[in-house]
Amino acid sequence: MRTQVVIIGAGPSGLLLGQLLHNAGIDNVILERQSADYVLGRIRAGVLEQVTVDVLDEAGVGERMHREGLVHEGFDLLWQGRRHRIDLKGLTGGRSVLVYGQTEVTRDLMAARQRSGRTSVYEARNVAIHDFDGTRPWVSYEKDGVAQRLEADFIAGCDGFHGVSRASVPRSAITEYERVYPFGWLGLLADTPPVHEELIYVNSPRGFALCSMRSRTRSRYYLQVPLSDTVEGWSDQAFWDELRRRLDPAAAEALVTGPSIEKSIAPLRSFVAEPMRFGRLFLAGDAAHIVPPTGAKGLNLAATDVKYLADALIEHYHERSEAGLAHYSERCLRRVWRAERFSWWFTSLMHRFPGEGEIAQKFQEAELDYLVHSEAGARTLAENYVGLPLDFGLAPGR
Ligand code: RFL
Ligand code: PHB
Repeated sequence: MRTQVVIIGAGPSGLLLGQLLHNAGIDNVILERQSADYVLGRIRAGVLEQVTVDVLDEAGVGERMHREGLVHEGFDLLWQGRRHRIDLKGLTGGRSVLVYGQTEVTRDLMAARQRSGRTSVYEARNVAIHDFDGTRPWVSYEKDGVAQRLEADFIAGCDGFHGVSRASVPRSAITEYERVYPFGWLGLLADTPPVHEELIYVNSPRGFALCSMRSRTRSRYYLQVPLSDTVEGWSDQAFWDELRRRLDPAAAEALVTGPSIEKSIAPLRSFVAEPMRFGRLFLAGDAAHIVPPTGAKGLNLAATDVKYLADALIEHYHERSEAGLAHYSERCLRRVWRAERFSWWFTSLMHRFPGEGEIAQKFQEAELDYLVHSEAGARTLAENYVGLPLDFGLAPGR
């Protein structure tokens, strides 16, 4: 079999790339290791930047997102038992974020993929990529026990942090930067009304907490927990009790609890692989970089990588120009490092770090106090949270 672009991974990066290329008349095949149901079962991101909303609109998958997504014009920071609102809209000249779950984004993209009639192979086993440093890359895999070979012009590695694409690059050709944080996030999803109409990010001496949501009737909460904790060790009751202890009295009182639909522990990591292009292999999304979820940037970075890559491939096929492909890695990494910095900073501000003592808590509280009372401080937080524009820091025309 032959195609123009083979895409490894049917997460949001792979599906979005497939859709943008399809809309431009570029043939592509998606190979995914898991089943579609498994992919939809992973509960992850919840906050979309305007830039991401725009790319999803461009892909033609925005209709339900606009109908069901919740526009958020601010969020609360909570410490020392008191909440302070960050007015995203007021501080950024009218910008906001959209709360719409990654599961729903993925569902919309899967439906569009189905309508496109392009090939997606789920449960593709032993995917391996070959000759991407030459002119004729190809991919081997197994489907239902039968070996397959797929030839392509380009390979897009959209296969997440544990995928095969980045792992196939010779170690001498890649530089990896990594920080692993000494705690995780225990997430719980429940069909209960959210405790507040906006998100609450909590700095408490007991550890970070986050009150988020998926809809007006579905809540998503997170607790900072030691990496040694297990999901089995946290009953729903223990989760709700601990969350209440980290909230302010009014929120603790208003919290509606109920049985969990999903509970999982995610490790926190900052990671960047440079470069993001190796001959005819392009990495996008979590395959190339990971941010801790505190800044809600992971899915948004994936969407901008994919936007840059789709534009570059369209330029290659339609205009016979290699400029976009040549600049792909540099363009992405500039944006990636800005989001990495913000996510690391916000994580450092909001979590308890083992062994750092009470003075660290005092430093954090003083910084939070500064942030919410200084317009410059609050604006710095707000403009990073809503997402920097695609052309941020670029000379006009670049
Ligand atoms: P994904 O979603 O990991 O998808 C990669 C896909 O590739 C498949 N795959 C393979 N396929 C074939 N062959 C192989 N050898 C393969 N190896 C892997 C996998 O099965 C999978 O289907 O990466 P992608 O598409 O780049 O998307 C990235 C996002 O998923 C991720 O950045 C976000 O979820 C991060 N994130 C958040 N991002 C936000 O923008 N806003 C948020 O509010 C937010 N909250 C979060 C988050 C991530 C979290 N966790 C669990 C890590 C909250 C959490 C708790
Ligand atoms: C979520 O709803 O899953 C979520 C929201 C904001 C974050 C991280 C995760 O910063």
